[in-house]
Amino acid sequence: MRIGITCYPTYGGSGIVATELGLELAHRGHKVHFISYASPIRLDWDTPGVYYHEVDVSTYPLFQYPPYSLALASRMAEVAETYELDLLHVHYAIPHSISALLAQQMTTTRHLPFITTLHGTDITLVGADRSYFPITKFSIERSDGVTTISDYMRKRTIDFFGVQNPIEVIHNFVNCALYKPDPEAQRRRPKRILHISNFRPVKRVLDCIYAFAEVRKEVDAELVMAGDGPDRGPAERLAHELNVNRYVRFLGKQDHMERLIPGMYALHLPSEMEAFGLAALEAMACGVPPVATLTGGVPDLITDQVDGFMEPVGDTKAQAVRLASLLSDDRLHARISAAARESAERRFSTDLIIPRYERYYEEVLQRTRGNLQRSAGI
Ligand code: GMT
Repeated sequence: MRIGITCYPTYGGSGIVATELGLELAHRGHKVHFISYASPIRLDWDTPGVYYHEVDVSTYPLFQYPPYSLALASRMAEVAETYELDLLHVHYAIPHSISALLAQQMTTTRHLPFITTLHGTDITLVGADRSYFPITKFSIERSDGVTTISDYMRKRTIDFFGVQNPIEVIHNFVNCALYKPDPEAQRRRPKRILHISNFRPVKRVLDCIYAFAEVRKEVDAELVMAGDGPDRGPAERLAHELNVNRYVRFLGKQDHMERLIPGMYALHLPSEMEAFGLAALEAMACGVPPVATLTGGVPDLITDQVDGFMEPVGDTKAQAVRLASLLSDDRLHARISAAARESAERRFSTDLIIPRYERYYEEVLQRTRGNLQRSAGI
């Protein structure tokens, strides 16, 4: 199959899922064309069958806001015609889905179905904004196929937008051959707690610092903060105020999470909202138990007290208790760590999830071809 994939290429879960999906599809023999304004961060150029097409957004004195969505639509249509794409798969509804709809209309030589995958904040934050609500709803309704990453997201999208079209739940996935435990690295002392995010308010990164200050009262530990974003400065200041700054390391953006995560002892994900929690899944695959918040689609991933922990949003004391117990009780840690790895392999491995996308592509292609033939009276 020849597939065009569009995503946000910078740091963020949706771009990571889109990129790794494309790479996995290429490994399975598909031709995958990434179309975006920059090369997705995890894209591996050595993968045969992977191509990248940059969207050039020209500026013009009249354009106070250069129209990326239109430039993207033009590029999508051009790539679709040149490389005879079978479909477009866009990640994050706004604006990618609308650009795909335009590209579909511009493509006269072939029918070009497009699938939209809803990842989280495209629905919960952007889609909830008055300026974007109608166009987000429209983009979902006009997609030839819609997938999302958790049961919660499916329900929330249907309830909030009142859309009628079926939404397929295909969970986030992890390559368990790449993301795997490293018992040697995990023996490092003091034990380390990891947080990974883009440091936006929805991630509640300050809660990592509050909880860590509590943990330090019980156990010798370090906190590793990977990523960057608007709340990094406030988090650094809070670490100073709480007098734990000597034990907190801010790494900034990191490319190779599969190298970083296995040396950690626990993951802290205190988000306000999490459509699924890809960072927690990657940690689980490495045998690093997650302490997350009971929110959004996290219960699709974590079974509380079995392969991780979920505590209420904002309850940094309860989160700290879980983190401290993981760091101080070796038997508890070993049990949760093994169960986390087992869940990642059994429920969310690439071998399981990628074929679901392939089947879904086939289904959408067949359905849209059937619709076309029916409307042409064939
Ligand atoms: O908020 C982020 O971390 C980025 C965001 C995105 O859309 O790029 O991530 C979302 O997509 C991930 C991959 O599907 C999910 O695992 C995250 O839970 C989700 N983030 C939120 O819902 C806040």
